[in-house]
Amino acid sequence: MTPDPIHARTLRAMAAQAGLDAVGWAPSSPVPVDAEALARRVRDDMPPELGYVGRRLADRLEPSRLLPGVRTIVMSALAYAGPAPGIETMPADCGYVSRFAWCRDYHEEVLRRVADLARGIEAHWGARARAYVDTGPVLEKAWSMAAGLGFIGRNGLLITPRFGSFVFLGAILVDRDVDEPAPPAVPDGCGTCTACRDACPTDALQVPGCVALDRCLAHWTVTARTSPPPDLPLAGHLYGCDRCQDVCPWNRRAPRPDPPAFRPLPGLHYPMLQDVLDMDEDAFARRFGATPAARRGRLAVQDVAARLASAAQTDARPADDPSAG
Ligand code: B12
Ligand code: SF4
Ligand code: SF4
Repeated sequence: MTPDPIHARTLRAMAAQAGLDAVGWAPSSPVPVDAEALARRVRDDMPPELGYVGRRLADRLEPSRLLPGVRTIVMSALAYAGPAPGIETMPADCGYVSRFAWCRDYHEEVLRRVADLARGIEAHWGARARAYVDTGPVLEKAWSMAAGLGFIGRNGLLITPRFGSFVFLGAILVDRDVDEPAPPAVPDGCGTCTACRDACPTDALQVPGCVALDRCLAHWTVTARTSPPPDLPLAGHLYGCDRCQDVCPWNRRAPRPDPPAFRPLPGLHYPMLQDVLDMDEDAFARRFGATPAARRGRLAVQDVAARLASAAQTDARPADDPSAG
């Protein structure tokens, strides 16, 4: 006997109940990426720190390796932006910690909601469901696009029509069909806009949708295990980068729901560089301990802070200062 399919209307209601802002789904096959292009990207463009993407490429391209019998990928989005300004109003003696990181580590909060929905699916339909929020080899952006949540913009991020790109994505693999086809695809919304490319401080967005990782500040300040190259402009970024999102018209006109869980923790919106440089382990743990920057560690954050402080001093020197070059 074929098991009952998931009822789309009930699924939407359950997602809202779990505190998720948008939900969609797609059949788990075919995988909505060009496998050869992805393999090339992973082989040629991924820095060693992101080698894990390539190591589990087969799992990314075949969700049944994660959940045997999988039929559907349910994708959800949770909007996280509030009204706090981005880097554009930051004083020169501070470093920018990006929106995803100035609060408690988002994985816990988002996974709690996505796992709630997964448990609901299991309980309601007797299905098997596995939840991921950046916690497994799932191509979250590509699946979100296939599930009708949004389009992938020139900045390489998933942009939802309602909340823009400041959304965290979560995936649930389920061994059931849904009784409605996948929601319609959202058409490309970039058109002739190039705002993100023009605003990127390091020219990392020359190829639409494909970030040059060897130039991206999010890589160099979040995942890299070595210091950023000396000739790469850090442009005030201490941890993460939101430039290509802050300038995006989809974000500029999106509502800012401002969930309390994602508001800046004390001292994390524009931290003073000297404060960061003066921190010992205890002080670092007090300020950054609950955030994703804790994984990076004090010395790596201070390494970037030192670069920023020295650039800020150079920039602050008057033009007629004989030591200015
Ligand atoms: C590794 C990783 C990074 C790496 C590399 C990013 C990358 N582009 O690969 C680094 C450290 C640089 C990074 C940075 C950031 N990340 Co990140 N990251 C991931 C992670 C773990 C894997 C991404 C991945 O699979 N890369 C593999 C490569 C091959 O993918 P790709 O080059 O993007 O190729 C894709 C495109 O080709 C796309 N694609 C498919 N079809 C089509 C069609 C069209 C038309 C186009 C244009 C593209 C396209 O699909 C491919 C595969 O996904 C995901 C979580 C996850 N499991 O998916 C989060 C994730 C992508 N990151 C996220 C975030 C929030 C960020 C930052 C904003 C954090 C910050 N503020 O600093 C920045 C954004 C930088 C940017 N402009 O992309 C969110 C993005 C949410 C969203 N709205 O899209 C995710 C989804 C985490 C989450 N669960 O919410 N990240
Ligand atoms: S995150 Fe920053 S450095 Fe990376 S592509 Fe976007 S604007 Fe450029
Ligand atoms: S800034 Fe413009 S080009 Fe870039 S992602 Fe947004 S709409 Fe697309």
